[in-house]
Amino acid sequence: MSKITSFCGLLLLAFPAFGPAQEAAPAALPRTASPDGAVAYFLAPANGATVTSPVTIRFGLRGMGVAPAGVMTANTGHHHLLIDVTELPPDNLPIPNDTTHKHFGAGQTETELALEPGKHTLQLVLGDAAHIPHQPPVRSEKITITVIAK
Ligand SMILES: [Cu+2]
Repeated sequence: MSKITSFCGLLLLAFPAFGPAQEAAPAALPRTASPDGAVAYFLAPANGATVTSPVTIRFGLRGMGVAPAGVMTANTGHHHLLIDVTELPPDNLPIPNDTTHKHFGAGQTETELALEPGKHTLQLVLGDAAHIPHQPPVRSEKITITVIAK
């Protein structure tokens, strides 16, 4: 058995671009295509803005439409807001659902976010019906805002 495994390992090393083997990997989930030029961006706040909490965050999307989670319509997705996330979640898995990765699965395009005073980063990632980033991923730039006490 170990001989077979190492033989397969050698094959993978010899042919790193061997498509079918990569597609068969257990972590691989179907990805939804995004159209050329699709962009997610922040309508508000502006990058570098100084704001008070709660912060009104408005999500922008160009070249695609917003649809609730579970809707399979082509060229649509729903927003995810990454708060103070230093490492992007994997593109081939559903986006985590926790206090720093917020899902807007009802198709919302804005939110009120309570943030502690200080610097914070925000980034949008569009997810498909199953919360998986599109192929290629549709992400905003990561913006930094400063929250000050009222
Ligand atoms: Cu989601």
